[in-house]
Amino acid sequence: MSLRTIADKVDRGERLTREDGLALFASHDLLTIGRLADLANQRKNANRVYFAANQHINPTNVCILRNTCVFCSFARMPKEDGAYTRSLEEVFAEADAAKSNPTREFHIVGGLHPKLTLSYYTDMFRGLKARHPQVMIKALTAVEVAHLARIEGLSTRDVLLAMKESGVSTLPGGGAEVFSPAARATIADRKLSGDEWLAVHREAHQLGMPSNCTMLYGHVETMEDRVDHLLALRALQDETGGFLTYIPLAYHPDHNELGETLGRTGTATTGFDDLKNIAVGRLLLDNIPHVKTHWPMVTPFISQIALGFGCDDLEGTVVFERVYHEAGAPTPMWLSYDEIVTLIRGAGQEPVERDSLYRTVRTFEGYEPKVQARVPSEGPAPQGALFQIEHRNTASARRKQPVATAVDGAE
Ligand code: V47
Repeated sequence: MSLRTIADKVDRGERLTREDGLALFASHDLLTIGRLADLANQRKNANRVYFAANQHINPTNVCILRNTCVFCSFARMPKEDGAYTRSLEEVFAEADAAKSNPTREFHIVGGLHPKLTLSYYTDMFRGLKARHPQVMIKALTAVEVAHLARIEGLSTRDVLLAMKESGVSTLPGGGAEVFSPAARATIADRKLSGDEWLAVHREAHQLGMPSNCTMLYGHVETMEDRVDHLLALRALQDETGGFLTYIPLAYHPDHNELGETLGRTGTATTGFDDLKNIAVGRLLLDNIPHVKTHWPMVTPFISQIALGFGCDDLEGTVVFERVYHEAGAPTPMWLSYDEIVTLIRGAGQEPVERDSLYRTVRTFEGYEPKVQARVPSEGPAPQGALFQIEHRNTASARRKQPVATAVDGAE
């Protein structure tokens, strides 16, 4: 099928089919695909590019799926070297970086810990809300929600309700991987199935908790798997309207069993595929308002280009990135607020700081960023940066955790 037929449909605002999705993934005409996705995005978001001043928090890396989710470099068995579980006081101390920064969102995900109960998380959410009332909480993947339901003997709906009551506004999109049963059996056997992942998000949407959705690409999935995954997300969105943003996640092959088995260590996805996944996601997911680029995975360079390929949302300041750096991502741990503004402006777009629900927090007319964008490599924090980070979590010392200190010395 030629892209001409698809281009005509996009011009008319017509929904694309499975065959169209397969033709887009099969095509090497990246510029045409990008132009079409840019058109689709412009219609929804004009020149606005959103970002959240966010902080990722990973309370534990202990995960009972450690040996079966073979793509993951973050998880550890409880007694394994590098395993950690934070006390609530430690989580609160880490979150206190938000006292001296413009943080508006905590993004909280971890592993499936065999012993941490629902109350550990609900106490954490309440404690964070009490300490940082201006910060919204996006927490726990559908996989973590289902795990908590299982160990507590509750329904997933009850767990979601408890999360909502203790201060969680939205759910992150992790754990979706790729829904194809065959690919899932290879990379994440024993994880929640695709249908179960969708069911938890359906319940969250019904309870008034919007969520994000993701797809992990660049491992063993076929092009059919990618398209079917996107169509499953689109079908749920038709039903509930609860997805806020779609985030394609680029598989990183270092320090995990899958990367070794595939002989892929040191070779992450290509920039070509990264941009194509953004653009095809924008084109197929005609009912999801936003598409986000996750710069820790694909580099700030590719993320900036993605803003012309159908993407209107840039991952935020992050502060501590662990999941991808454990898997060999060579990107920085964090970007400062001003670096993000500079990246977006550099792509000719209009930065908009948002909250977790995509409500505008701030626009930037006449704003002068204090730091220039820097190259995406680890190194000392640039002068004027919002955080000083000790980059201990490098590939050479990857089992250690990073330590960040707010500039004013807050603990
Ligand atoms: O589900 C794990 C992925 C996800 C690897 O909702 C890996 O705003 C690449 O979902 N290589 C968790 N990816 C992170 C996630 C996310 C990220 C940013 C924003 C949002 C959001 C959600 O990370 C996992 C898995 O798909 N992942 N290991 C790896 N080696």
